[in-house]
Amino acid sequence: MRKTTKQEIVLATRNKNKVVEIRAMIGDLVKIQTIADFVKIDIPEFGRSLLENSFAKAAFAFKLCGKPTLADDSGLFVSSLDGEPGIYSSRYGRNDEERITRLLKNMTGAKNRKAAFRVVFVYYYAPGKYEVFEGECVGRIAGAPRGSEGFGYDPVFIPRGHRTTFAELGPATKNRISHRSNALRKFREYLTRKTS
Ligand code: ITT
Repeated sequence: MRKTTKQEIVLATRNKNKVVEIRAMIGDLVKIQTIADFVKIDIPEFGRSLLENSFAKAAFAFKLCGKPTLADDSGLFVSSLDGEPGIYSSRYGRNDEERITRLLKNMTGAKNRKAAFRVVFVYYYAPGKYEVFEGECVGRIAGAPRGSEGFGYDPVFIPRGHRTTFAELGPATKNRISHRSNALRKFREYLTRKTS
């Protein structure tokens, strides 16, 4: 029987929680390294969209490592805040607690609690060659943080069809329905097609 070697990819993220989720979703398909295995720097984000930021991270990492890279730029888009914090989700405060506190404060009295997590992955696999995979998870913002699993805004995000937050639901459920899993399902299909 022919033994196929796994495709190697470098994740262009410094967020360890994203790495854990991505590994759980595609670790069986690809051999994963992270940018932290190569350099100890933060990749700057100056773009005006998730796609611009994700592309910049993936292209930067490709130049640095010379291997196929996968970048994730994600954010929480809240309807009553005109899409804030959106692409600025990571810069909304100095840490997760500050970001959540600011979000809930800005939503004080808001009846419309609708929100969506969005992610854009860029897979940069050769000079000038890349593919884009997008994912979304719609839901609403809780009145107060609940739960201890996950990361980021998980304690205040209740996905549609549930009554509890991502942080209460835990990784098995989150990884089945999240924005990241929706996008990576498309990435799996693409890679499987490409290598078959
Ligand atoms: P990298 O740029 O190094 O990938 P980052 O944490 O800065 O890491 P982003 O720029 O994509 O990532 O910012 C995403 C923000 O949205 C950040 O504050 C995350 O905590 C939050 N976020 C993204 N996905 C999330 C998820 O699945 N659950 C909760 N919060 C999430």
